[in-house]
Amino acid sequence: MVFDVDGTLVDSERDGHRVAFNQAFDDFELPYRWDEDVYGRLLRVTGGQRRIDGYLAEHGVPEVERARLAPALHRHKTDILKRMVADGVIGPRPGVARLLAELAGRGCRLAVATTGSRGWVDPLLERVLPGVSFEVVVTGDEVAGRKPDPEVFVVVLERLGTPAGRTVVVEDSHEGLTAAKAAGLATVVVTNGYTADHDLTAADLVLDGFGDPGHPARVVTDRRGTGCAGVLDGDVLERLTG
Ligand code: XBP
Ligand code: MG
Repeated sequence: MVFDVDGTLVDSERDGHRVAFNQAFDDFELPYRWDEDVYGRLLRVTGGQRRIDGYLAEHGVPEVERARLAPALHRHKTDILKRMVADGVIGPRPGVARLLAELAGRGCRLAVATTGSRGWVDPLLERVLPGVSFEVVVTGDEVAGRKPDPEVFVVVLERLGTPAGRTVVVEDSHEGLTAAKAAGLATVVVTNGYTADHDLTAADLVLDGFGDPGHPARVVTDRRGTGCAGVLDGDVLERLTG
């Protein structure tokens, strides 16, 4: 089972990354600030450095200046986010720890495919999901193409040595869904505040949360007829393999 990080395992964008980007702008004495709505629009560009570069371009910053500023801002933002992770600002989404514990108990092989930077991804997985062993973790630092490019999922499959048909992905966004589908993977989308309005028609199953026994999430679409009753568990995921 392959999991996305931002927006999936953790609801990290609005109160994590966005806050870190704004702190970086402030520390660089730049006038830019991303409020929740602006950030929702900018999130359609995956990869923090690309997101900064695109925004600076929109604001007329010359390419030469952007080539210097975007990497420097992104490095600083990553350091800020690492501190936020260490301070426990970012936690797992409800139902994630239950699902991962169940899958590990079943002997399922777990992997991560994220656009995010290794610098904060590894400490976040250790801090937020202690004891969960992800056999393969591929980050944006290891691939040239960012979601919706399928490269990160292709690399995960290569490293796991498993066929796409036997693997299911859990994502949160249209960009992640598109990348997983392009890699030939069955995909469950668990939406969040930023992705509930995304085009998710290609998804095999869409929920608005992971759910827990007694607290089911809403099943938005169930294209493959898994019969999911609002709790994403090993049985539901198993029905999507093969
Ligand atoms: C979503 C992304 C990431 C983060 C920012 O990643 O697009 O780039 O928003 O992280 P995911 P970086 O694939 O996990 O949903 O600044 O490290 O890029
Ligand atoms: Mg995501």
